[in-house]
Amino acid sequence: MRRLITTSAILSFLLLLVGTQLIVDAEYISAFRLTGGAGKWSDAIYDLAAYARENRDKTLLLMDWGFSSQLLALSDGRIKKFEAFVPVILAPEARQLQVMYSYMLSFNSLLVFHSPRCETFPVLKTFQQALCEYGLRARLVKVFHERSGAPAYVVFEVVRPEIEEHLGTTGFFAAREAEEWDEKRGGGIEDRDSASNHRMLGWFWGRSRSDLVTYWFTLPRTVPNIRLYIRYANEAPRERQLELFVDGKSARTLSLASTGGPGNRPQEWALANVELEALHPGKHEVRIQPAGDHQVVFLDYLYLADRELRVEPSGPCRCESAEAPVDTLFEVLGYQELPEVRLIVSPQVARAGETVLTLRVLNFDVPAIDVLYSFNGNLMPLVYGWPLDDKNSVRVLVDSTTPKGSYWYRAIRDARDGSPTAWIAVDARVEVR
Ligand SMILES: [Ca+2]
Repeated sequence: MRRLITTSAILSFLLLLVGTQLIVDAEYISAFRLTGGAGKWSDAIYDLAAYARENRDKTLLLMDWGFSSQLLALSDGRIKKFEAFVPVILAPEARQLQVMYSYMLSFNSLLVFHSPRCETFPVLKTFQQALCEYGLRARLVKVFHERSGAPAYVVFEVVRPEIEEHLGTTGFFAAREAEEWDEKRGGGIEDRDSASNHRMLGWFWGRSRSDLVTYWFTLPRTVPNIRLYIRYANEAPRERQLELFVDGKSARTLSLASTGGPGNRPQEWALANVELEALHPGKHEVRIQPAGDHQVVFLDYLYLADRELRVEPSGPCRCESAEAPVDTLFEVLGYQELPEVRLIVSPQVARAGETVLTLRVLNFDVPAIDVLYSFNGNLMPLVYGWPLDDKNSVRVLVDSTTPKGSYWYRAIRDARDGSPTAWIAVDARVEVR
């Protein structure tokens, strides 16, 4: 009897728990229906999934937690994706930039971030620092918004200047990560900080003559004078021999000299290259096999190019040219042209420590504005929520600590509207002396 009571008590408790959860879920779902969700959980994920399905040739490097399984479910598991933020955040702080850099070098990849306010494991700043440290540029490919207009996901592509330049002069270039093979026998994937995409084909690949790995390349046109490049590491003191087959025909034997290490450091890698016969438009198979037993090597990536083209990690450059702040990128996606909306600044020349500036907004009746401005030609962090008085004005003290130079107010928006498309172009300048 006692047992029965206990059992029914537990059952009631469980029912209560489940019931409460159902009510909470129903509330969530109803909120989701009305607003499409916000922050980490919004219906922007559907647009991102559709985009991923349209770009199946790319690997999505996911730079935050919380959208991998939804993407998988919404794409029937047919997209290529990898939660790249995990190795970044698990790396010791001193190595995080290098790990991020390895993903920035990934071929055929797009980096997908949460917008800053949705980040669970913030790595956007690391990305921005790595761009600066390694002198690379990121191209903003796409932003996905919540229904409110606030950005939810943003997709970047990292620009490799040497490849851009090659393609810009009608050159041919097609690359594959060695660890993203079409067919493989022997070995496996290993992580490496100094490998592109943070990974490589390793685990004793090449130990047996029966090992092989194949990659398909698609050529849009006939490419004469084509060369195949392979980035590899060979820790043995002697050279290793690999056989190369193109479309099933033996093309060359590759002799890979020792690199003095297994690719733990950038200097333990080398770029081998061989000339191939002209290739015609269409799909071509490149197959690599060890020329005999005991030819262990590590393969990072390979590419075809029609002229001499060295594509290698450049390492840190500590250049001065920093990227535009990523935060601003997220929140400014173009300006509306509304000529009647104006921002008037007076006086136009201010003296540090002496002047009170008046910024007056015309034909834009809002309680507060966000302001986008540049200082000496550089875009500055956004100013949020400048309250306007009954004359639609805001007064700003130019004190002695105000940096001297040219201030250019370029856009304003209603501070209540966080949308990245709500900016209105204005043109007001002031010189602080
Ligand atoms: Ca690789």
